[in-house]
Amino acid sequence: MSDIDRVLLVGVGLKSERIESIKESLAELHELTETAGGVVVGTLTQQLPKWNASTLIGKGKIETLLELIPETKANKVIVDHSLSGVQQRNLEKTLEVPVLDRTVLILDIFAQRAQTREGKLQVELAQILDQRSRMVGAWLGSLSRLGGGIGTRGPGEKALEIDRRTLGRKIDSIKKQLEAVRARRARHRNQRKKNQVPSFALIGYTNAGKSTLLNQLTNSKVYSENQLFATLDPTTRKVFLPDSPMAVITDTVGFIRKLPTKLVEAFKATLEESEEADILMHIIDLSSNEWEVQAKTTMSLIEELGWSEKPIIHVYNKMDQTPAAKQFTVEHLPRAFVSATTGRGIEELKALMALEIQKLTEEFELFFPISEKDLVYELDRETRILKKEVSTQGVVCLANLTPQLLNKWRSYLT
Ligand SMILES: Nc1nc2c(ncn2[C@@H]2O[C@H](COP(=O)(O)OP(=O)(O)OP(=O)(O)O)[C@@H](O)[C@H]2O)c(=O)[nH]1
Ligand SMILES: [Mg+2]
Repeated sequence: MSDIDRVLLVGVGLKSERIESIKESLAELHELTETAGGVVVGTLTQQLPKWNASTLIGKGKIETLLELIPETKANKVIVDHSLSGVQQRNLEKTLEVPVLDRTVLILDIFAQRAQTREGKLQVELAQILDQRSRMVGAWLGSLSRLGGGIGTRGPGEKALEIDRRTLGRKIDSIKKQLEAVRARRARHRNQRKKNQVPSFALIGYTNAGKSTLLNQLTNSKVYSENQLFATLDPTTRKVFLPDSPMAVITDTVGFIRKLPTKLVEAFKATLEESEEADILMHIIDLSSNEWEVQAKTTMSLIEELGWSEKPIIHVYNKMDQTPAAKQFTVEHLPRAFVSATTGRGIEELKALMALEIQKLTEEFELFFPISEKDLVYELDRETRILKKEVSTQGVVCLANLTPQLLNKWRSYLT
């Protein structure tokens, strides 16, 4: 425990990439390292014509690292890219300190954050899948798993020491346990569906303000903090919108650039909550210099996850810290400009959310004979009644119906 991670960071990219984007990603790696409890004692960057198959980075940089390690008393190196098993082994052999990659670092943070049993299982699965992909033959002697600190934490710490076949069994067992969790969640969602509750999912880059917005919209107090990946497990809360039926909104884990898809896969149970949502809310921290890259990262993950068909509201957040002129640089529609901390723009956002719910619905005319006129109250609770005409025969209503509601009230359609 007394071991402090003294970390050297290596930013890498290809010549074809913008140097700024390599530096921005490195700055994020710096933040991630500190989030994981490490101290950054030095950074270097390299742009390569192509990746070096055996060490990822070039010979010259390895020599620089060999000098820097004793000079800075570094005891860990973290590379801002994914490393193959061979690359990791070769680097560790030469540098004689554990060498980690971005994925291991992110998973280490997840491991520290996971609260629920489901969260822990998902992290363990992701760590094992990542570990297995890096196994080189029978080589299991990675320095990264010896000692302590970053890269060694996690619910399945010990599982990482065992062999491939045992890992296979372990993976199956975790998947089975996660299946059970998913089945339970699915039952909850079906209940909500049966009750025709429209649902929103907050998605976006880590630290964009998703949890703060959830709190603002629903008067809740879920954990929000100025740190990467403050949220890991999903939370669902009720939200009341103007002239709308009650809706629910789910907050979940944030996205980050260079997140391997197979890790996204491990968080399936978590992401399913968002997958089932009727409407996505994409939260963007417009005060960040990085907002465009961050928004793009989220949009491409939305595509990768196959959610592009869903309606999306783009919520530009942290307007209290953003020059107003920046509003004119954004493209996506529909959109809202808000401050989740001050509450600015929240009423407009709620109106927009209500509008999106309306769009899910269509207008229909229904007739309730006088003997069944009390059903109008039931309908009124479930949706917006646009017009109501009472006669001696009964009540004619014009109402917005979702496909599910349409099914329920079909026999009263005129
Ligand atoms: N100034 C300002 N800060 C905000 C605003 N919204 C959120 N923040 C701050 O941004 C930080 C991150 O907020 P969170 O709500 O935890 O962000 P998140 O998107 O849930 O982040 P993760 O769960 O880590 O992915 C916190 O320090 C918030 O107080 C805002 O509108 N203005
Ligand atoms: Mg959060």
